[in-house]
Amino acid sequence: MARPEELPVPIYKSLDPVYGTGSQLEEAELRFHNLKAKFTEFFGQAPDVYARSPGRVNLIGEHIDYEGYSVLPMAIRQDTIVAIRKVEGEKILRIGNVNSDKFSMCTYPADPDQEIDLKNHRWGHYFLCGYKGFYEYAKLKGIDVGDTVGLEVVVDGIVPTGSGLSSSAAFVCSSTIAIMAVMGASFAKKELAQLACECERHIGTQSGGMDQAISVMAQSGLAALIDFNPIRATEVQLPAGGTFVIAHSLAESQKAVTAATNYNNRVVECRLASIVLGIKLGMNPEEAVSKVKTLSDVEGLCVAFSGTNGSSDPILAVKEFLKEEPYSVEDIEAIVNEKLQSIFSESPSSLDVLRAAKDFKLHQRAAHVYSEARRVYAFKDAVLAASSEEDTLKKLGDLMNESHYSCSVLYECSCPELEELVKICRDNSALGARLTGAGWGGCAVALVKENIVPQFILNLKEQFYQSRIDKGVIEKSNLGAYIFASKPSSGAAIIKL
Ligand code: NG1
Repeated sequence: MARPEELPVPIYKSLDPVYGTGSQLEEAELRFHNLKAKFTEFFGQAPDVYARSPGRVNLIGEHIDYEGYSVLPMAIRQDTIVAIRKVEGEKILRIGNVNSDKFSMCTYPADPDQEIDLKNHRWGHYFLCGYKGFYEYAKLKGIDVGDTVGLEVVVDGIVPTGSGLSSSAAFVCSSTIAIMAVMGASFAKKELAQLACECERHIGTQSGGMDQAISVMAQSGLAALIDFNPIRATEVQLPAGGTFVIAHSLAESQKAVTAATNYNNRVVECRLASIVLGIKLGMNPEEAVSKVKTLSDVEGLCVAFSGTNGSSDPILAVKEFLKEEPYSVEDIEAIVNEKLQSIFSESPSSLDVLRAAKDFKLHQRAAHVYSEARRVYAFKDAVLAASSEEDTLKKLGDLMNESHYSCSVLYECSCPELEELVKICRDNSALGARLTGAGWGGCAVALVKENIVPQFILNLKEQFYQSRIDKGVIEKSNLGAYIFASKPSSGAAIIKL
């Protein structure tokens, strides 16, 4: 039997295989009805096809996907739906949104080779990522998709933006799949996950691949261990007695806008840490610069070093060879024997990082990545172990707490609002709580015993959100969008109604 990642994205003729029954189905029916009405209002005709892709919450494994390490997320029910129609003989992409007051219509030429104007960020750029990605992949694989055509598109996204729940990946994946479906092509899920990851990089973040992988490959009721190179999803059945509650810190994390100082900065720091480790562990500088891309590339060398000290923990090498004090540009150039500008000359977004950074914390970043990579496997092993549910949940909670500490102290991707929220979660009997996604704002995820979930949510409303409601930061009626319990949802789908 084919592995799930080898299969194509499923095509459904009704909404229930995706949205189940009850209120969730009713909500979806209303959204599809409104989406079709908006499409007809904008373009005078109904769409040819719809594609949807969900957001995700990462349970553990933060900032390690781009270093080649496995992560353990699950899809959430909030998704992005893209309605699309092919317009022969026209060479324009028209991208509208059901929320047209906030997201005005974006138009672009129907040219897959166009550059995305990163200096002028527009919401439609994410669709363009999927558009470019589709054509780049088709070209790479020698698939004939015919002449470029015009596309009419309307988007309905309910994954909260800037929240660490991958609204961007939900948008890019649903766009790519909608384009694929309307152009009559069919790629396997793992190909789509890979291509959606690569094409989201057109937006300027050096994204790792977790979000697109889980959004495309998720299965209802299951979290997944996602491996990279090659992409692979292994289902993980979470213990029944625990529920993951997602809570927004209300600090918006604008990943694309802050990339040079936050997300991409960490990607560059990890690359530098891995090159320096490679050199200290015996590679010649030229070889290290050309061959070493990620910390996983030098893990073997680190482990071999640790082995001489009776350990298999790569962090021993980090402690030995990377100083705790920040490295200046000159410090690193003296070790690598090359200008940093030249190492990163082919990556404009990394050059932006170099322009913005004063120094680099190589020890801390490497220590986070290696320890977090191990926690992912410990989490999966705890789920599989034959312990009592009580013990399993406790172990998972402890690992989440350790992960948060590492993100906050070593990787410095938390913020005061997330710290406050995580503390309130733990004070209210969460077994574990941590920031989720890129951080610097966005959401926390807490593991809570099933039977206390309603009280837990109520307490958080009082202790975290009420003061923000009083100050007018959010409206009470919207609270359900900021704090909710989530079961693992299903992945991407094509819908032909
Ligand atoms: P968010 O910001 O939650 O979508 C980002 C990256 C992931 C991963 C996490 C940190 C994108 C699209 N996603 O997630 O690949 O690196 O940060 O673990 O950039």
